Amino acid sequence: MSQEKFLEPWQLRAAFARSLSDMYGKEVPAYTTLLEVSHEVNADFVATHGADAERLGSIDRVTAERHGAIRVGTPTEISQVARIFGAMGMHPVGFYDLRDASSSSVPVISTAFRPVERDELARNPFRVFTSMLVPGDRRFFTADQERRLDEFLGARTLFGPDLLRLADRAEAEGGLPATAAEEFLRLATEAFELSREPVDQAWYRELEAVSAVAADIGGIASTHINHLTPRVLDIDDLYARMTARGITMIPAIQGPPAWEGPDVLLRQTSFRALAEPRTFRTPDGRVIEDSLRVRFGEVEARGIALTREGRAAYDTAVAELDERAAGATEAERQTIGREIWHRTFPVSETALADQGLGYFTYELLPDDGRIGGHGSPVDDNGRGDHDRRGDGPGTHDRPRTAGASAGTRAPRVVRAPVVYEDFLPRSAAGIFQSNLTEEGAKDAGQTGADRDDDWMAGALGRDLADPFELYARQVERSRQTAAATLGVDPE
Ligand code: OOG
Ligand code: NI
Repeated sequence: MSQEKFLEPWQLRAAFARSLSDMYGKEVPAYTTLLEVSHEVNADFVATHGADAERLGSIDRVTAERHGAIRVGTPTEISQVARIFGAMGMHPVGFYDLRDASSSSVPVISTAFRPVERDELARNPFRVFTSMLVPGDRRFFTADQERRLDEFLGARTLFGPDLLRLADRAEAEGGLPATAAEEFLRLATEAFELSREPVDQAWYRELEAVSAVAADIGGIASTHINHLTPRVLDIDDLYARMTARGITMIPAIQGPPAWEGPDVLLRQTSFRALAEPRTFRTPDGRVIEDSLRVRFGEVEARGIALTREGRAAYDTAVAELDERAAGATEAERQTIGREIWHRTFPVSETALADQGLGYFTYELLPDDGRIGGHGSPVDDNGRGDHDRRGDGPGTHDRPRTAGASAGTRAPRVVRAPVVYEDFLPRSAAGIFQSNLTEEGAKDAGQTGADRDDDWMAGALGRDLADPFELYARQVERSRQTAAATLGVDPE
């Protein structure tokens, strides 16, 4: 009898990302257009930039790269999400409180499930921004609404017992045999499909008056993927091409402005929420067809991960930009943004590293001028050489020529940028808000509910990783490895 193929967590993750993408493409046709344009942008970028294009991730990684966004209602639901993603080698990283992210706020707290090890990220970096409603926050909900929300959410089942059983088994056994894996992936994908069940109109509208996000989470008896985001290497180019195709984008690219210096953190933009048909049950018992604008198409470009110091500088710069650009046009905002950026960040990547603002690993450059492992090809599915690095072959001064021309056989150590793998609360709140037609209502005079990273870890029943610590650990490991290979003290 032939041995059944066994899928490891990363293979489940890569397969799940593909399966969700196929499903979402059927549900939201504009997403397929976005993927097409993203591929064009990336292909052109690689053609014009050569090896430099892959400094923040191989083109194979970037092509397959997606992040999803989901929204759930209760600690029980988010702990089940943690089990499903745990099976795929995705762990909760970071805590985001979007209830008071500047003026735009939504009644949720969030984390991101993602691979944390460098090799795992290189195999497939799929991540899911996961938000959870806070019904106990009095700035948004009355005590009576909280009670009815708890009742409604407590009565629904988002993830069935078969799915959870397979998830637990995969996590315990480090993967699943092919037949079980197929079933797991089918059930997991289905759990995030848009439901055609009629929605209680009065309840939905009541929640929508508080926040459209609250209605999307607590007004419906099922959940769904809210968006699935491809990564591009040039988001300004993407924005222009989508606009040229007649697709209305939100007015701005969120995050750092376009400028001459190194790209840091994350820049995101999206096309407006789509009107999708939904069935409602009216208070007098009729079933009617209506439409809802909740889901949208987002796209992102990723830059260098910033250290705590770099991030503090970023936050200060954004605050200044907000203040100075209040009421300005988008073009003016860009100009002010570039001016502030020039004052805040160095234009050279070397200076960013030297000033301790960004994370950089130490890579050994062998005598062929290539960083270890990068030469091994990996196909679209993320299969291939497991030793492959995720961070591309980069250094600040073109390593490929450095080793080759010198003709020496001694390995050199070069610095390579670490790509930002997480999210930004401000741009998340902006993405949430810019797609909502209803303003919602928040009573700032009321007190919120205390929620922090420890609370989230308790709800998840798992450790919540700190993104800064993950990046710092990656840098430290690279130092140790480089030092050991060279036979020197890492100091
Ligand atoms: C999540 C919004 C956050 C991002 O990319 O920052 C997000 C949501 O709309 O549920 O996905
Ligand atoms: Ni997103």
